[in-house]
Amino acid sequence: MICVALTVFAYMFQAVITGIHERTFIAIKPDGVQRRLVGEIIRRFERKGFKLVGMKLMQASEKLLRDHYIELKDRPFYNGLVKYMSSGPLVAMVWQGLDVVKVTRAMLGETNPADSAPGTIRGDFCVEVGRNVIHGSDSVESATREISLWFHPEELTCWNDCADNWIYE
Ligand code: DAT
Ligand code: MG
Repeated sequence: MICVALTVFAYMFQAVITGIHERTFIAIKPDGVQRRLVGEIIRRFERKGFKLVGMKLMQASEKLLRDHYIELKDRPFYNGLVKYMSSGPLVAMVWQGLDVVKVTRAMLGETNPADSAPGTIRGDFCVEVGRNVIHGSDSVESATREISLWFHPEELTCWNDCADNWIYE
């Protein structure tokens, strides 16, 4: 119930929610889907203890991707990035948990796979910045913006996690 109320509140007021209800937007990019990395990537976040509250396989429009990456619109790679991201299906997800934005960013690795430590997703599964298999929100504020861009409130599911007491003290 509290989870539903928080979701509605966050949508209405673009409110930033932290603590164990913090949420982030993660997308397995078209190269991650083509290379059959979906299961492996979801497995990592599940095993960490985060909670999946939204997921869809979709081919994103160029318009959605231009909005999503609006901060990069003046960068030389912007058009190529939008083309690559719209070139095939991706898996859009919302994950929830304590410090989920910061921790999932660490699990992703650096933007450039060459700078990503082994053990991170980009460190383990890709080599070039323009094909770096996964997106993750970089702050709680951008997570709030990206979640409302990619998901309708009713596409996010609040569910009772029976493992909660074993993940949080
Ligand atoms: P991140 O995805 O780690 O948050 P970002 O927001 O700076 O990185 O950039 C978004 C995406 O744009 C990134 O995942 C891959 C692409 N990109 C970034 N820098 C690039 C570059 N120098 N050349 C090509 N693509 C780049
Ligand atoms: Mg970014």
